[in-house]
Amino acid sequence: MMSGNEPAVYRQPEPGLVGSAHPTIDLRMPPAKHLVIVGATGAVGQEFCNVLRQRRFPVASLRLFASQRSAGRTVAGVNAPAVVEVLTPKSFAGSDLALFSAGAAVSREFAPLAVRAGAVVIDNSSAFRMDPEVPLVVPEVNPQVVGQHRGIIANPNCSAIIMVVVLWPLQRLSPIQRVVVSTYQAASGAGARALAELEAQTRAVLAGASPQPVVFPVPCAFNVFSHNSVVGPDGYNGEETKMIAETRKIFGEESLRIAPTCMRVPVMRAHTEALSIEFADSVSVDAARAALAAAPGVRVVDDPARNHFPTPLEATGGDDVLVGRIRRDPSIPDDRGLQLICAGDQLRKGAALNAVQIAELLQPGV
Ligand code: NAP
Ligand code: 2RA
Repeated sequence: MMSGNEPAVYRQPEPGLVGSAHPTIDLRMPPAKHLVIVGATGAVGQEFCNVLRQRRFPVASLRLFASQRSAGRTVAGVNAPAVVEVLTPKSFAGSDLALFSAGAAVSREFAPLAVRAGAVVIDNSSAFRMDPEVPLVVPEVNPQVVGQHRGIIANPNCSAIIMVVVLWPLQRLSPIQRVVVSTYQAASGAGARALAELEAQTRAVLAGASPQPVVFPVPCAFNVFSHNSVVGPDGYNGEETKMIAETRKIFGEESLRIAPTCMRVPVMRAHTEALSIEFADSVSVDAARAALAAAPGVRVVDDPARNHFPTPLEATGGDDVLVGRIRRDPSIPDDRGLQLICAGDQLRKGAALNAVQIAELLQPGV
């Protein structure tokens, strides 16, 4: 069952307790925002509108921007359909909050202009994530850093967000020393065109054709392949490098050891991850399950008798990161190792929902 998508009133998340699965407290209605969405026609941009509407985020005015390609198109807005405008340096006049999801190049060029115009920017791209002056925020983990912003706040990589929401409550049981993680990432993580390619390719293959891939380097339908980001000289691709660096920054643990392998699978939406976690001290399966069950933004789906564990289909459209298959890692001595899998909707918690939660943290009264 999905949870948290239909709040009856505007509800401010309790500091440090942000997430659909956990108590929220009713506070006074914060001032409505003059809101700009950059990349409004994209996979994340459209999810911004869904999340803002579902959480009843107070919007005084809304302008949607994209490239020349989409100028004049009518798309779903927050409370009503809206016409998309071409992004220009003047797009931010009168705005006080700008949600960016149009890629790093657009963010580098336009986010500083938005800040100069008086808006706080919450950026979904990688442009500013590792800038020491830009907070990198997952509200369940490090809400305290949001106030350090100088106009720009970065939303982490989606695979990193899904992983840290699960790791953080476990880190509180015993310091995490090492994580080995494998991802099974949905096509929509590469954007709306990639999602359309998977759907069209699947239909074509089933009809007996051999379609040429355009967005991905290899066929996505009925295939599994290494993540489509550039592989660096160390052999790690961009997605893997982000998972390492961003998790360290979010945790404030520069030496945390993380070994990721990021893969793309023919799933429409929601990323799955398999984690092996090594702790400083012994951590029992029961203690881990209890900590995860109590954690904000996490839902334990762990029923070995019915073989019911997290799946991307069950995570799709929901706010929580699902976690299960929690078991002892027999390769690590002294009961210091656990293995588990998790699945989270990367368009929601991995992008739009996390960004809107950050915007909620910025509201007065919290
Ligand atoms: P997408 O579906 O391809 O959408 C890209 C959006 O950016 C579209 O609205 C596009 O507008 C707009 N755009 C592109 N070039 C532009 C330009 N020069 N000026 C203005 N707008 C421009 O991509 P996405 O998946 O939503 O991803 C957007 C960003 O979010 C990326 O930085 C991505 O890394 C990040 N992100 C994505 C996910 C995910 O799961 N997809 C998760 C976390 C973070 P047009 O319609 O005009 O082309
Ligand atoms: C992916 N991390 O799934 C990305 C989403 N921007 O490729």
